[in-house]
Amino acid sequence: MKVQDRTTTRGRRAIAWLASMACVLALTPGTATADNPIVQHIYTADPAPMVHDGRVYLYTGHDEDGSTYFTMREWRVFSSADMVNWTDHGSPMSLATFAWADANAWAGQVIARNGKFYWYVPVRQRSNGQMVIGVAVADSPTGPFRDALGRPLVGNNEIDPHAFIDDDGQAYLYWGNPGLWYVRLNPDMISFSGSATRIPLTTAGFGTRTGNASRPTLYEEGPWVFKRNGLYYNVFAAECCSEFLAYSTATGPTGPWTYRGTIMPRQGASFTNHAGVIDFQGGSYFFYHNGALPGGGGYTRSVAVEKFTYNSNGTFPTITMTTTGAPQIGTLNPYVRQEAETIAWGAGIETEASSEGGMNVGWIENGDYIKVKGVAFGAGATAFSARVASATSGGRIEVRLDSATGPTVGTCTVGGTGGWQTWTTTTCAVSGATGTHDLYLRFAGGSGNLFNINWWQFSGTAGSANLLTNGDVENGTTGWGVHGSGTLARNTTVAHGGGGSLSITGRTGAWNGPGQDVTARLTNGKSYTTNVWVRAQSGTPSAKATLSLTAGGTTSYLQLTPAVGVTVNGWTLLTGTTTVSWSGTLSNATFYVETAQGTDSFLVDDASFQ
Ligand code: FUB
Repeated sequence: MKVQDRTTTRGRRAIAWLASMACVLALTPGTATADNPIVQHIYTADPAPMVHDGRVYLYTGHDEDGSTYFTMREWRVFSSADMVNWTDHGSPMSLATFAWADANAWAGQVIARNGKFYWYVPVRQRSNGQMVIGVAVADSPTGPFRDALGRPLVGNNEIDPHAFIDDDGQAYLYWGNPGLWYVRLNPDMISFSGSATRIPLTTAGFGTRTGNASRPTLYEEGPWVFKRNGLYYNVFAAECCSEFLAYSTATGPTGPWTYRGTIMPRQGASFTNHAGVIDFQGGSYFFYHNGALPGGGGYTRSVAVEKFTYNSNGTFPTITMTTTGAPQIGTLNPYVRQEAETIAWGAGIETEASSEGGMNVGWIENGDYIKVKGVAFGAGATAFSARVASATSGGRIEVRLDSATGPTVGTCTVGGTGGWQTWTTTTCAVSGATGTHDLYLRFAGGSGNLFNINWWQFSGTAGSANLLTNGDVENGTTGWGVHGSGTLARNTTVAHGGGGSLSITGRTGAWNGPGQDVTARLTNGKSYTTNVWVRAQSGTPSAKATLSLTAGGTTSYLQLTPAVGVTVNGWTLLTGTTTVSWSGTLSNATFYVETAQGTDSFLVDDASFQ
């Protein structure tokens, strides 16, 4: 546990506060919707996103405050299920992880294989001062990561590793500046076959740089290699300095490469840029970094993201940096425990390791706040609880909607608890929180640090919030039944959240699935939002949530979410908002999850219908 030194953080706090103000001022007055950069409480650089189990894990470097060089000592991890609210998982890997390294925790990347997570990073080798590539391994995407080899994996004084596993199972590690290299990784991901091979940097492959005879092509550093629709892409930082982001394509993983042009032109107050590209929940996302936070620049960078669509011929569109970032996927459920460090925008706060596990938000002073985007209160919240600690005399949490000065729907008092990691739960009444809003937890009190917050959760009037009983499946199969035929069971091996999920096997029709009778809880003419996570146990079925309504002797079927393809590899969110209405007397309403075709078994978790 980190011991809080509450005298050394004001500079960084000022940066975060100024950042929030700068972005607010840059937007139309009253529309404080900035969500880029993704993290405001520290400087982050060199994004490496990875999709795993229905979440995006974002691995970054950490530029130290006030740096005048790439002064980087640790890496950081954040994750999100909705692309706007990001959970800070702290730093599960630093230079200390590699006993043989002494500096330069630069641009790395994480890839999953065989239930493990491999993080490839460039670091400076203490013995010879050369940049080499180390590899660490973990059992979880958030670590802890340990040095897999006790020595570098490969090294030639070049940087920026990126691993890619082809469809045939062959893995490759690419890296390089000024060259571009690859090795074929063995299935263990921590050794390789053959020797490092130099990829020819031809102008046909990587574009033409003028005025630099020793570097005739645009390729500079930061290769990000992936395959899409049979085509191999290599996105890289081009033509230092300043850099822009460009790409080449090839018909195979080792080339020959053909230069395809610019993706993100030079912009953003940092002379480097660095790309990470993923597909997630049916959308494509482009991560990069810039110097957008106050105090930001070439050595104090921040990671941001844009959603984009490939052109119909597979080429990239031009992508421009924005302060709005990607749109939210679905909504956030306030009726389950949410970590305080799950943040769309934080003003004045910082995070640290919590004695209760994970991270907590700290260094809170009067006027600081946390914005959590797109919170679905449904029919109404009645209370707010927060896990808090204070070595001073505490303060207040103002629960506000839509902006930091928006309507206050509740105020919780926090008293002194005797320590910054001495936790208690405070609860206060809430009134007027209905529908979907951005939630602002604004902190108020006297001077100095007020309190820490570890997590929060709302509760609602029985039946007026989530209409589903045991939607998070933490209470066995309670509340759930089978719509049609099949066998319901709780799966404690694979869960989207918590300790278990709901398994349906033995289905005999596509319309069969786990369901709940919600007849007594429905309001005629009301709009309901559905969020439910689904994972296939076999096949690649398209899953959807449906409401069957029997009223006046007639049964109709309302599609609550579009059908979305799900796989056995991870969790997929089904989400949608639908107005529910009927004529005559409602005799039955059943919420259920089904598939468009087939009888594949699947899992359901964290379901809400509110
Ligand atoms: O963060 C240090 C270096 O800056 C990275 O390794 C490069 O890709 C550039 O972003």
